[in-house]
Amino acid sequence: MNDVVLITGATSGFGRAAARRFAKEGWSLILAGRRQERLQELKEELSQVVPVHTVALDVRDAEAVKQAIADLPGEFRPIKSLINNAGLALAPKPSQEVDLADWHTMIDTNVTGLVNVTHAVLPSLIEVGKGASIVNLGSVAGQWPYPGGHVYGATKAFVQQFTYNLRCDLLGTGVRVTDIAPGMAETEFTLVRTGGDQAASDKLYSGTTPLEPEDIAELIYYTASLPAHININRLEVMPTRQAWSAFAIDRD
Ligand code: NDP
Ligand code: 8X3
Repeated sequence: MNDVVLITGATSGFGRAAARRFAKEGWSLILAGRRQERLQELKEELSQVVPVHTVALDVRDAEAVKQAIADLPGEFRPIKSLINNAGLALAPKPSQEVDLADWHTMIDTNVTGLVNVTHAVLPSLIEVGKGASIVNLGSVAGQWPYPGGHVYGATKAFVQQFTYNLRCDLLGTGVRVTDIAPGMAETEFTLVRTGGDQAASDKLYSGTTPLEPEDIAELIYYTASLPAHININRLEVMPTRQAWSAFAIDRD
């Protein structure tokens, strides 16, 4: 029987690239995201290679998440690897100018959504035990502050600490947990963050060399396919052409 991976946020960016990467290695895929048409396109592409089950799902809806896992066809159980990738940033401006609804959307998706899926899938991962894994998509923003990062960075700090705390509780089950924390990567992330401003997205990535979705997909696959006795706790990765900057100082 094939190993089974569940990837959230499979309709774009890292999630879609990860779906292709796992398919290449013969894993059965459970692909989740809200955009049904994108899921269907990916299913048509990848079901020529491996079994694919798609679930049109908003990770913020705990009941829907629970039901989707309960309704999985037999050949897609148990789940060996959970890739908690669905997430977003919004409102790249100072906190004092942000709509409260945008903060709530980030918390509901990146924190509540991630714990909804984790809670629903944990029994399956524990059933697999040795070799099973959870790969959480954190961010450099979870460790390093920057202007306009506000709640987005805070949600990714949650992802890091939740990863570590899960490790403590899952010790002895064989289930591994990792926080992959990328820096700048060219996906639809900035388009979403800027409310659909393609020019702003293009500008951010132009004249430099951002990470590509396939780079992160490779690291996700690597993490989940390591020998069962190895757990990467956190993997922070930036483009070579990105680094930290100086502290900002307010002067008279
Ligand atoms: P994309 O915008 O390209 O992809 C985000 C994915 O998340 C989409 O498939 C989207 O699917 C899904 N998603 C968003 N909200 C929900 C929701 N409520 N329910 C279900 N799915 C949802 O961005 P990336 O691929 O770049 O981002 C993937 C992850 O990586 C995110 O957690 C992001 O924070 C993180 N990250 C990104 C970095 C970057 O620079 N790109 C760097 C560091 C971390 P749909 O809209 O169909 O629901
Ligand atoms: C997204 C990467 O550098 O915008 O998590 O925080 S960054």
